[in-house]
Amino acid sequence: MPDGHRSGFACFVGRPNAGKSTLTNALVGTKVAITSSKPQTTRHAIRGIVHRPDAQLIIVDTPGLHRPRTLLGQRLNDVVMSTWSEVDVIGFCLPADQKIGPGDRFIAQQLSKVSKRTPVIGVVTKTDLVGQAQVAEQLVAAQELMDFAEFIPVSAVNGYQVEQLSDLLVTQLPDGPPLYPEGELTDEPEVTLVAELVREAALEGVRDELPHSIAVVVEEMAFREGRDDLIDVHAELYVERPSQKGIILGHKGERLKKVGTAARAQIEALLGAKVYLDLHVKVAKDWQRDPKQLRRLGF
Ligand SMILES: Nc1nc2c(ncn2[C@@H]2O[C@H](COP(=O)(O)OP(=O)(O)OP(=O)(O)O)[C@@H](O)[C@H]2O)c(=O)[nH]1
Ligand SMILES: [Mg+2]
Repeated sequence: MPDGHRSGFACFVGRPNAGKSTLTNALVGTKVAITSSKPQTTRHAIRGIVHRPDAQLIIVDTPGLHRPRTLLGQRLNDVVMSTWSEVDVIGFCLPADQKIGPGDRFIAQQLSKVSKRTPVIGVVTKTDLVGQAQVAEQLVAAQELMDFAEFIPVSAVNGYQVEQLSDLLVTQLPDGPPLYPEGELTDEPEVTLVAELVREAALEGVRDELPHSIAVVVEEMAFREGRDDLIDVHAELYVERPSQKGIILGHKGERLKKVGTAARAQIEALLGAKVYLDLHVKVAKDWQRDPKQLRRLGF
């Protein structure tokens, strides 16, 4: 281990849609977490690993903290708060294009319970969407929110200050050797990544309650017999009601076909092989509120 090498954990918190997953991907330099314009896209704590000559920084991307309306929502909030005790530094993401509101104050209040022990950095995200003056205003407004150790404005889309954020997080890590092997970018199992890519494709173009109702499980994933260049993936896409199934399928199944094509391209890029994606839609009635079904779906 080189002298002064650091290693440890950081996590991003913030309202749904604040840009946590996009920022995680920008720091890691590859897509480890799916992103979308729908709130509550992230549903578990995802580790992305940043390898630097001077440090290994493990970023834990968490679901957006929100007022829960379902058992799933409660579970997601639990995931977020239990992560706080396991990290060396926390980045509180505040989108530059949105006024700080009750949702942010709720998070600040929760964070104040840990901020004595764990430094919290105020991260103003999505700076590319607004002018400099509005970024400055948001930084001032953030200062009222809680006692931050540092502040930094960033944009994951144009890369503004992403390196600087990495530096800031690393200064808060303890000395230590790398915790993950060189080149490993996430500890997510491949089947999970594949299921997430299907869900990301399915979120495109759906509205209202439907994004929340979608869950994806990969039932089988294996090389086709006698082939080392073709992987068969069998996935089930769950919704909560028969009417939702109709929307996902679309007229004559056209919509589902598009979702499958989009997902397949992403999965092929991830696995580096041709993929045959067998995708089915099933109804799991009100799964978001049902402990038994939540367990089966991995929550
Ligand atoms: N213009 C711009 N858009 C961004 C930026 N970061 C994220 N977005 C967009 O904001 C939306 C939400 O991004 P996510 O990264 O999924 O947000 P999140 O905080 O992980 O959301 P949840 O997982 O639902 O809590 C997506 O449509 C992103 O493309 C940014 O730096 N600039
Ligand atoms: Mg996310």
